[in-house]
Amino acid sequence: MNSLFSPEALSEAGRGPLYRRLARGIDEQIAAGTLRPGDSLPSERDMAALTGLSRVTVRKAVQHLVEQGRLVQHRGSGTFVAARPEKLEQSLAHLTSFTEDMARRGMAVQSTWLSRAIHAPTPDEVMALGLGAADRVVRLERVRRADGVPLAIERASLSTALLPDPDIVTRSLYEVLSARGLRPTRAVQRITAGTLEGADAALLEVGDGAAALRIERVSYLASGRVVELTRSLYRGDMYDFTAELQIPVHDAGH
Ligand code: 16G
Repeated sequence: MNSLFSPEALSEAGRGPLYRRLARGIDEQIAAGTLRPGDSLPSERDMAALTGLSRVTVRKAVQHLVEQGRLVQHRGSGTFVAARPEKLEQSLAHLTSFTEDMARRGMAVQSTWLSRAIHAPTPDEVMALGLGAADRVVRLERVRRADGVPLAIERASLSTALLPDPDIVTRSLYEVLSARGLRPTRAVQRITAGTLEGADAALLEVGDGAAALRIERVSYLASGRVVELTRSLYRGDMYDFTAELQIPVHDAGH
């Protein structure tokens, strides 16, 4: 492991401030499996001696990786590679609700309401939900947890024509929609990479700059009418979206 902390390894770790290079070098070793969960790192003093960097720089690199959840520090016993959280796999082929997804895994769902109210729609909501100028939207904003771990922040918007009273949604939105005969049957989902900053990072209990998946779901009734526009931020370290791919039918016989 010592070669990882050599001055040569550091100069191979690219550009940028020295602490970032050291942090990147350590992170790459974790990703490559050279450093494994539970492995201990040399002391700050030893890392400084091995790399030729100051202890302040080493400390900054370690702190950065602790904030990113890559390393953990135990007072008195040192610095260790953090356990890799088990990612939750979610199929992209099925239109399911958060509550159903977690129930299928035997996990208990909790939601913390951030807000639940009626608003004048934004231009985005007007477009996505096909609203008129006088229409109103219900906005439901929640932190979604499974077994106590915060996984996502969800911000859903629905026309008041479909959901007149936001307060009837207490646990599952899809359960309420099903009961009203408005369960979506189709959805289009867009997933992009992002980071969590500030208040969003704090709500999901991760450090600033942690990886996130930004998901926008527009769901439709069988009639083609739009039901929801939901924008979510999922923790990148907890979610793994999978899609099954098949070759087009006309190619299958060849
Ligand atoms: C899922 C959906 C979200 C939907 C919610 C309803 C994604 C990315 N999003 O989280 O669009 O509003 O389920 O869940 O999958 P609920 O019925 O538990 O409230």
